[in-house]
Amino acid sequence: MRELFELRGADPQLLFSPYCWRVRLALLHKGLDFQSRPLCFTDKEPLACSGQQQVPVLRDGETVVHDSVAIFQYLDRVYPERPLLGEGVAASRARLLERMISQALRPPLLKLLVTRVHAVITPDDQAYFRSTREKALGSSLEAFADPEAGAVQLKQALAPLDVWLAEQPYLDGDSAGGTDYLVGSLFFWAWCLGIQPWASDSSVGVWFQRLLEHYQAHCGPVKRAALN
Ligand SMILES: N[C@@H](CCC(=O)N[C@@H](CS)C(=O)NCC(=O)O)C(=O)O
Repeated sequence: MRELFELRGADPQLLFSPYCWRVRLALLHKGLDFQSRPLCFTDKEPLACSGQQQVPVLRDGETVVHDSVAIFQYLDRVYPERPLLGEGVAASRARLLERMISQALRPPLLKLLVTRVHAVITPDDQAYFRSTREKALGSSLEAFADPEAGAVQLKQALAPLDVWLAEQPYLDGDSAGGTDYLVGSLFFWAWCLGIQPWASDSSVGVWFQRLLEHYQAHCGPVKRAALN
């Protein structure tokens, strides 16, 4: 039995965590079935088997793996068909990419999304999210949120991807691979929280639509938050 512990909103079908989206997309890429175990931020008990407190966690038979990039590496090792990252220096490249995503794409998206995350989670999770994130951000969620600045910064951050995707359909070439999922997961984050802060007709917009349609063709409609 294969289980994916992932983050949910107050609506158990609203799955918005970018790191969990990576693993959903990776499992689909490998053609591997799984049982979803959607958890609230404050449901920590089921994660004890992983020895830490964050999702995604993949339990594959007796093996438990946490951290999206580590899960990609695990999947490539155990299910080598259709590699996500490949071999050799691929894992360290993925870590570098993850650093760049964390510094270039995540901050503007967080400015756009932080109050949306707060709006879609349970009351207990809201209290937890507010206290942990306000401590980490050094300000209130409301003071940190800045959709206008986030949209401008995101546009700048997406410019190199837009150029790259004008040349080829996927970040990894002619078909989608690990890079597409590592980056595309952040687009799913925004999408599920009800916004699309990129132009539909940009190369990036067309690429995301391709990833979304591929996912939906196999797994059904992606639940989106109904927020203004
Ligand atoms: N480096 C981790 C990051 C995972 C992560 O930050 N997960 C968040 C949800 S998006 C989490 O579980 N947070 C739990 C908490 O804040 O208590 C990965 O790539 O999987």
